[in-house]
Amino acid sequence: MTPDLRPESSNTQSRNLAQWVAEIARLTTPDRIHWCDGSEAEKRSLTQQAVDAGVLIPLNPAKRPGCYLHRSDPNDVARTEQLTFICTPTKAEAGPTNNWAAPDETYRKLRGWLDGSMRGRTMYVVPYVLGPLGSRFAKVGIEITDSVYVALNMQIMTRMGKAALDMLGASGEFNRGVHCTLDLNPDRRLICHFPQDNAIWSVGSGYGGNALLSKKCFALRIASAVGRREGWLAEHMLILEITSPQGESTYVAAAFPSACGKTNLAMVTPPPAMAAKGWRVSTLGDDIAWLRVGADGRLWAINPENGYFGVAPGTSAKSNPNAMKMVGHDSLFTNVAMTPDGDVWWEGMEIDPPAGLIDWHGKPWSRNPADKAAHPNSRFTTPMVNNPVMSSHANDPEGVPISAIIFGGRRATTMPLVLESSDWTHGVFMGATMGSETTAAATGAVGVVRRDPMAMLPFCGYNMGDYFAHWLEMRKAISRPPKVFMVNWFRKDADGKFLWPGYGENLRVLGWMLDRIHGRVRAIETPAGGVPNPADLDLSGLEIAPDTIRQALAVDPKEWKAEMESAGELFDKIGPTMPADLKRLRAELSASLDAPTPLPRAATAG
Ligand code: OXD
Ligand code: MN
Repeated sequence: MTPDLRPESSNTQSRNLAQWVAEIARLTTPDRIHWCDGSEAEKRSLTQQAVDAGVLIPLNPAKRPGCYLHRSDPNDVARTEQLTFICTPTKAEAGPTNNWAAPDETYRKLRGWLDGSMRGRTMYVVPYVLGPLGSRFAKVGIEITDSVYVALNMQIMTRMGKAALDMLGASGEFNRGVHCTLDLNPDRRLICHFPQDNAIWSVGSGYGGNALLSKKCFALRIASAVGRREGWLAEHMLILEITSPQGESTYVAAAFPSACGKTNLAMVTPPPAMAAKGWRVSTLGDDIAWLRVGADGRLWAINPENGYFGVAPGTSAKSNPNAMKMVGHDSLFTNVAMTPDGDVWWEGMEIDPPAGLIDWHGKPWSRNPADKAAHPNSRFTTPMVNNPVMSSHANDPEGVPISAIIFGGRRATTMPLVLESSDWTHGVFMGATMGSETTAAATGAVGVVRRDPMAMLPFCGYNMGDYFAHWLEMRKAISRPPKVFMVNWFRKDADGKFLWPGYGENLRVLGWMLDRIHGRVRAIETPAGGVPNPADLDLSGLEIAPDTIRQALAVDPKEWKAEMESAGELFDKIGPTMPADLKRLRAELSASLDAPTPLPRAATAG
């Protein structure tokens, strides 16, 4: 069968789009082309096709209405950073922290792999918008894919279908994403970005972070490069609205590496004592923020996405009750375990595993805890509207003004519960020197500390030194900059016990930041930055020993010496593009650690 490739038979007024789809169809020779319209009817029919093909397993409609389970190939369960490339004309543009490959050669290789690759299959053309509809900051992408699972996930994660074609109109300006699963052979798997062409080619993987091109590929890697050109920032950040008992709404954006609790913080439930006082939290985004300078000189954020692709294990009624509610219906699950009555289960759900559990491979679970029933990077895909605490500004075309940027990693040592930077440059330094223990979100060893500047190490689409310089440069346009903080919910004591309870209690730390933003309390100065006076943290209703808080807030000069050495290695690796201002701050901080009493000193004003 040969699909009709004439432009007039396509669903778009954009000749560029029609021509490009025809070009990819001539290369991949699908039997059918399906232009996604994003309608409910289409969702029903694609879901049925996916069920018939064994790609989706219906879950119990009485327990999880509208929910389905997908089991991926066991070799395709996480992002593959070693197979992810930035294909800029020169290697220097990609920089030393990215894999680089020459564009022409890469296109040639991928075209070879894709030749005839969709024969016998359907090619889905998935138009989507990143950003709220009607926003002047929104952008159009088109993903061509041979995966019905990808098409269905894209309908949840983005504003997908007709709305995108309407926004595009006759224009040829859209991100060109080509995705083909091939035979899921890791030897023929590559995720390649061509920022100069606004193009992405992802081959050989069906895993979300590799295959949903709207997410990491476009909204972060390509968008970060576009943002540099256009004077804005695409960041790996959640966006949160916090409403204080006084009724003031404050918006914060927070960058944490993958699987470090961004989704949990984005929809955090205030602890009872704070809820009773009137604290409320609502979500704008859980993974990505696009930040622009507003006419008022503040930084304004939108969430380019329309859904959440969250890590399932560890999500429970205790850790994230809102997430448990939102995945109760109309959600897709990937690589979780299935109960005999057709419900889902994962480690850390805090519900005993029922007898007869089926593991993520589709086999009866051995009940051996070393043998996880759900893959540690198993996921849910849920529409943003399912979130019971979605912010009323989540679809606001202008976004929200950001009062604080928070960086954070998963660190057993060194990093205090919270640190405040002295100014924008120091804040950029904090982000640039950030480290975190690796998680299951990417293939490779788990639990090893690596430098992950601004949580963007795997997602920055250009030279990391230029990226830091762009951050520093942005300050000139931001006349009313947000405060910048660093947090660590994961510090442990000498016995390996967490010093801070985390989850909902983290709101107490955000409360202190708000007090700092509104000038209500002072910070205690340390060489690494400002820390709270424990008396200024709202600890009402929380049982925590004063000494534990002191340990959680401590800045240990020996640990910080090692930290600065490690940061220095990253700065050296970045080399000539590393901004002088950040090198200077590192030298100054290192030197101050040699001073006789570097532990908390005087209270600072302001
Ligand atoms: C994600 C990730 O899926 O960061 O958000 O890996
Ligand atoms: Mn992420």
